[in-house]
Amino acid sequence: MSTPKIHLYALTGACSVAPHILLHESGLDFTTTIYKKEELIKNGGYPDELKKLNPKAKVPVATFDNEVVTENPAIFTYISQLAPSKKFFGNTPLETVRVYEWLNYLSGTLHSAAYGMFYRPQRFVDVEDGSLDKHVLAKAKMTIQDIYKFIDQKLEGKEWAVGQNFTAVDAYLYVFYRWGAGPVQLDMEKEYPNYARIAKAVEERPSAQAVLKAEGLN
Ligand SMILES: N[C@@H](CCC(=O)N[C@@H](CS)C(=O)NCC(=O)O)C(=O)O
Repeated sequence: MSTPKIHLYALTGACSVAPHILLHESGLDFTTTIYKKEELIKNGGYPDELKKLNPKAKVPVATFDNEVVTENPAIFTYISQLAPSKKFFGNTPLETVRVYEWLNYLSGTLHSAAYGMFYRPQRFVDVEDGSLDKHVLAKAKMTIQDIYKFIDQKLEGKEWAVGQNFTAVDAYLYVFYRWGAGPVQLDMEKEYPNYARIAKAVEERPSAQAVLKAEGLN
């Protein structure tokens, strides 16, 4: 497979941190457009450039030559296929299954459902009411904590989430670890030590350090 020209559209500190890390890990050439949260707030959302590429108006978006790919698990899959020696989807068929099992859970349950409630209560209740969104936020925080507890138990005794090596799952887990420690204000290290160990191991990698620097997060 010849290597396409790759461009990643990301938002500082958002879930796009994960494909950004994978691209650095892959050794592939790529360029980025990194939006800043303050710009988005000021401009009322993503610029037309992004919305034209992704009518869902979300990042990450990755272009591979003329192909526009959205949704983290799909972008991870393409990056992995372009850098097969990196084994971002595991070393065996069963490890690949485990990677997809994790990615579905993190994308569908943790990100969309729990963080959807936390960041976007208006998707669930009429926030203009002024009282309902507080309940949604409280429930979101409890749900996030339940999920983190489950994740922490699954990571007990493990160096990486799947198999013996770094995979796309670890990069994705790192995103939600940062959100737990940041916006949700949880004591991640104390409450979720297994999760903390893996997040730290990801953060120490040159790929994550490069992303933190590029996104102005360090
Ligand atoms: N299911 C999508 C979710 C993408 C997503 O929610 N991206 C967030 C940033 S973490 C976003 O751009 N949100 C903008 C908004 O909700 O207005 C994926 O996994 O790629």
